[in-house]
Amino acid sequence: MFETESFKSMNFLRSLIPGLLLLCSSLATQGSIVNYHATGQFTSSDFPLDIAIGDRFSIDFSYDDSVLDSNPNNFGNFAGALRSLDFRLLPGFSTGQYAGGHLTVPGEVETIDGNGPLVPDRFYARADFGTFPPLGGYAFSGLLFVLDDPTDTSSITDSGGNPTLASVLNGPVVLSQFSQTTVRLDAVDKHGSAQGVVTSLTVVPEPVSGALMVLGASMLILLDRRRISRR
Ligand SMILES: [Ca+2]
Ligand SMILES: [Ca+2]
Repeated sequence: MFETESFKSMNFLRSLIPGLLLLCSSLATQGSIVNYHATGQFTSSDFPLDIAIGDRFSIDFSYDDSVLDSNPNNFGNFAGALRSLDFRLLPGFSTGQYAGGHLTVPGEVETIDGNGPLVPDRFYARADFGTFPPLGGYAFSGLLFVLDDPTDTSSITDSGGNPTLASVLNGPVVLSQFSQTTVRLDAVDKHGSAQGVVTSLTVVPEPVSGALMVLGASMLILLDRRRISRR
């Protein structure tokens, strides 16, 4: 009797293997998307009706860190690595009426592995095309997200060649490594900008890792039920 149950359990586990393999392969082809949630506050604005000084914002963005660097020196260019970016003013903490928007065409991520007092370590992401409304009546031109470390001691390293973004960053971007943290929204043709500081930056777990956890938990529950039904 016990032999049969144990045999059934083995078969049950075996039946899960193709599904797990499929899941692993879909994870592999997805590249490695890293998601962040950032918040901050505006410190200057040429469009106070849209974005006022003191207004708080959130930016949710993600990049694909498997993109290769196309710049052979200590600067890094990762075209199309910025996969998503959603900018909002935080309701209740803002008087500006700007509706915000999101990226519709993948953007560029750039890095610098600084090598002297005039060249900081830098993480730079740029959104050029999206659903962003006009600023002060002028069309939206771009949103920059820039973190600078003038001490060149951040974990950014770039010794040349064509490394991946992951190997240049050496792990998720850590806000405390950067003393200058800037977000800037520009209107076209230098018709002004609104600028603020990034005050928090956290990594958001991928939905797929959540799915894996649910799958793992379901397996444990199923195995437990089988164990109980055997009594
Ligand atoms: Ca480089
Ligand atoms: Ca460095």
